[in-house]
Amino acid sequence: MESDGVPERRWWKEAVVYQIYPRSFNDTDGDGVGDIPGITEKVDYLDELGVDVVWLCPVYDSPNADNGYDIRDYRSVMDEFGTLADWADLRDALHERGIRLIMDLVVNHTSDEHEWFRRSRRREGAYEDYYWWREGRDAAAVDWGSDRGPDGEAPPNAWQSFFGGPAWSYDDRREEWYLHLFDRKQPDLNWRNPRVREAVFDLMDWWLDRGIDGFRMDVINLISKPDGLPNDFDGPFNGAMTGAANGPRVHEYLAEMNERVLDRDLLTVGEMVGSPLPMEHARRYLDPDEGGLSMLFHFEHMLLDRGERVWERDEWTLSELKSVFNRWDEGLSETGWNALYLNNHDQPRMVSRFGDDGEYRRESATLLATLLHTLRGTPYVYQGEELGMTNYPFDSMDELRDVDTLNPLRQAIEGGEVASFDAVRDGVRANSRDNARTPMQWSAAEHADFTDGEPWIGVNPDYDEVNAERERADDDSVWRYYQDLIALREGHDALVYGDYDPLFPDDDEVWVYTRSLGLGDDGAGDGADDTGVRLLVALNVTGGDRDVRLPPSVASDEGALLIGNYRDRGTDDALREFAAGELRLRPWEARVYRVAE
Ligand code: TEU
Repeated sequence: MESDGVPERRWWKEAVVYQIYPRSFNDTDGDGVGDIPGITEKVDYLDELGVDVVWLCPVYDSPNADNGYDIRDYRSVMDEFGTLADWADLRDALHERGIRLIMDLVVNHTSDEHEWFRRSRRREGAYEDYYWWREGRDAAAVDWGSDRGPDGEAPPNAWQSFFGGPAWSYDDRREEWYLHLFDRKQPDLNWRNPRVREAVFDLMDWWLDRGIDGFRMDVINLISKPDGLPNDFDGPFNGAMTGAANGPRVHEYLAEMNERVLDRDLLTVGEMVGSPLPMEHARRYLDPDEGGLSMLFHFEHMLLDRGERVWERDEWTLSELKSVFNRWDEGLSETGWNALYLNNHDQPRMVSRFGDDGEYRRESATLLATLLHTLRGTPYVYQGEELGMTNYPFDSMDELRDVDTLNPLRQAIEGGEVASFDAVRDGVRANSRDNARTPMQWSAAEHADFTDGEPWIGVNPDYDEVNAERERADDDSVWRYYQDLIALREGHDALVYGDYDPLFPDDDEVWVYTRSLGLGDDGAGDGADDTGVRLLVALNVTGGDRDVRLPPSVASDEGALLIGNYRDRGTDDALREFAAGELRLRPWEARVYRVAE
């Protein structure tokens, strides 16, 4: 504990991060694609919302096989998005308002149009070994195959790409196969090559020298592949995920990056795919003496309701969801820090997935927000979440844009596994990444005021009701609630640093917990500075009424209601119920009380 009673104070623990997917945020030149000047135009909007950091998804030069996650040149900006000078204007506009900027770092793979890959295909000196090149296998001798190479040749191993089909493609020029865990236009970099690592550290330095405040690191736990790329692994994609995740040298590479590049005061968040992510790996990624990242994104809660294929769904229960968060809170309580999210550019909209995007859209969106901003960790707000934006009612394949939906779907239809789009429509609607990528809804004007042109992907038809203009004009909106919640977290160390103690862990309807700071085990102030604070968070995660009987240690007749998402009631009832230890929660009601001071 440091002298002010707070353990290891850091700016990035106190921050709220706002994620921007530039393609879908705001278009200023009428080409139907969002751009960097469009973001700069909305910097005051972000400032008013109160966020502290912007995470900018890739804006680098890219042929857009995967919307910028396939980078052709790390040191320039995609034409559609603007110029490096536009980017510098955005950085300055954010910094002037005290908002930090972190950039997406995509270095597990590049585009196949990157100069490194072009040279590697030609076996040019230093670049020869920049990627995973291998000779094929005799198709007659193995039990996997591919139509992407010469007749009679099978890929080097049986791994499947996360975006469908084999994880290998054949290059006619080099006459070898290259590994791509994602699309065939996203060849994996060979991190065993020290030159590759140096090249990556150089480009990180290049951006840091331009004044950025950190990185979000794309699939960073995939960079070390197992020796010999064997078919030894179980799990989806014929073992590709298990084989490549948390590989043999990953901690060594990240320690090297930490020492070489990250020795400054940055926010770094690693995206760690695969499930489950073993806690001992997570701690090593975050340990200041190893990877030294600030925090990480795991996928455990994102996979609860997912089947293996993009259109397959599974049932989830609240107690399962709670147990994921409880386990991660505990697992990182000594070493590390949690990143809190329920949606991003790869996931469906959280209100549609975990809430109720019909009758209780406002209530459930604000309840989920309350959860994210009162758990221990750094909350991430994905663009449009603060408006309560919902999933898109996709009706045909023509409306989809995403490789991660289209590739596997087309292959399954061609292979006869799936009869037609209609046969899997509900699953695609529920799961597709495109749900997150429909344009930001600014107003009820045409195309939700995202563009004057034709948007690159359809605007959600609910934009006349769900939009920023309307939300900001309404005192009781999702947007206003986010504003209050962000301000509340800023004012309460206990919300950032307090211990998290769940009550009723097995209850499938309510999520109730306390956050305590500066209290001893006996619940009394620690005596050092008399700042003991306990907060109680009560969430009714159902569409019906629910009573909650609080344990006597928590109820208090000296409580205060810090925030709640049913404002019409006023605080009197809520305080009376709190004093009596019996909360009567309405559908999707969320309340945060202060218990002791
Ligand atoms: O995502 C990693 C990842 O596994 C996702 O591709 C996938 O979308 C998710 O499991 C749901 O299916 C990162 C990026 O966030 C994503 O946008 C990129 O497509 C991917 O890496 C490749 O760079």
